[in-house]
Amino acid sequence: MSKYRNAILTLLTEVQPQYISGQMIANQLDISRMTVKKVIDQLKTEGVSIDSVHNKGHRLNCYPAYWYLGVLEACLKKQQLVDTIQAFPSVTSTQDVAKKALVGHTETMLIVSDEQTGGKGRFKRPWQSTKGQGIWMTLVLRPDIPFSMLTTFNLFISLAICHTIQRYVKDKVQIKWPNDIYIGERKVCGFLTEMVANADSIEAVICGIGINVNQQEHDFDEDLIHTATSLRLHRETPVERYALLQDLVTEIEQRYHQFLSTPFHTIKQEYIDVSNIWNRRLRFTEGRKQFYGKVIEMDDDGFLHVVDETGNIHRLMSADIHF
Ligand code: BQX
Repeated sequence: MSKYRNAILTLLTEVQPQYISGQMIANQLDISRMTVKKVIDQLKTEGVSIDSVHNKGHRLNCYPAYWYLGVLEACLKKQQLVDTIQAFPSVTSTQDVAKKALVGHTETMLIVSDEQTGGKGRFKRPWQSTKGQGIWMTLVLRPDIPFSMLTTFNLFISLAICHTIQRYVKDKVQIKWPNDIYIGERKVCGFLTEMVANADSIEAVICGIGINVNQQEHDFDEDLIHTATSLRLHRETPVERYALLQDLVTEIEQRYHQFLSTPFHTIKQEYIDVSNIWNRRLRFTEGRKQFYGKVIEMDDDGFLHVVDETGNIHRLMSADIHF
């Protein structure tokens, strides 16, 4: 595999829908036209749609069906949220990859994979991550914040995810506090925030996001058919994953700056307005115990106040909620 693959893909992505000549690519990368041709032929055999026209050069016709680092780097050139990107065809979990990759480093990272074979949600629940049909990603950020701010980080990020998804569908997209995004009564996305910390500070925040993008009904496992949905199921056409990822990272970057500079209460009303937990009887599970309750309010720390059926008030930082 040529070490110029990524660089050539980046150039093709940057100039598309224009053509770039083999000579131009060769000059820019200080390599031979022969090398350029070899790499482009290899990419074509892999299924990347490149048009090569005599006297004109090469053109990326459309974004590839799978993640390519060179294309991602071109798409994410403008953002400053992450320093480095890693892309994989398949991993057990992008969270696991991130946790290994961050050790001994201080930069911020984005890890994406076309597939996860051991994707995990909260409480170690399996997260179905079919090949090429979703965004399965982890962000490694390095905020200088106290542990207590991790919960509100998650709330700021959820607004970014919710608004990004809403750009792609007409049906209302809502946050199910604290870790999921719904369209109607079905889960379209799950996200979770973990951390690596030493005695007195956070070394890294590890934010995993899974979005069901282009799945059709038959792509979901039996047990998810009635509870999961994808963007595709609420649209006429498939979603370009590269474009979605670019929008998402841009939106998260903005929210991240807002998170670092303003307290949660400034976005509280906005958060409340896009949440789907209001005015309904909810079932809460805490280990083996469970209770039914209604949400009365969300406080300025992002905690939920719930009144159960015996009139007891619970102040929750997180919860496992069933509709
Ligand atoms: C996944 C966090 C919850 C959900 C419901 C489903 C990794 C990163 C993260 C990238 C990301 C975080 C999820 C289980 C059933 C599905 C299974 C809809 C799917 N890497 N994890 N949120 N929420 N449990 N279910 N797969 N429902 N769509 N694809 O390993 O865990 O507690 O309600 S992905 S939850």
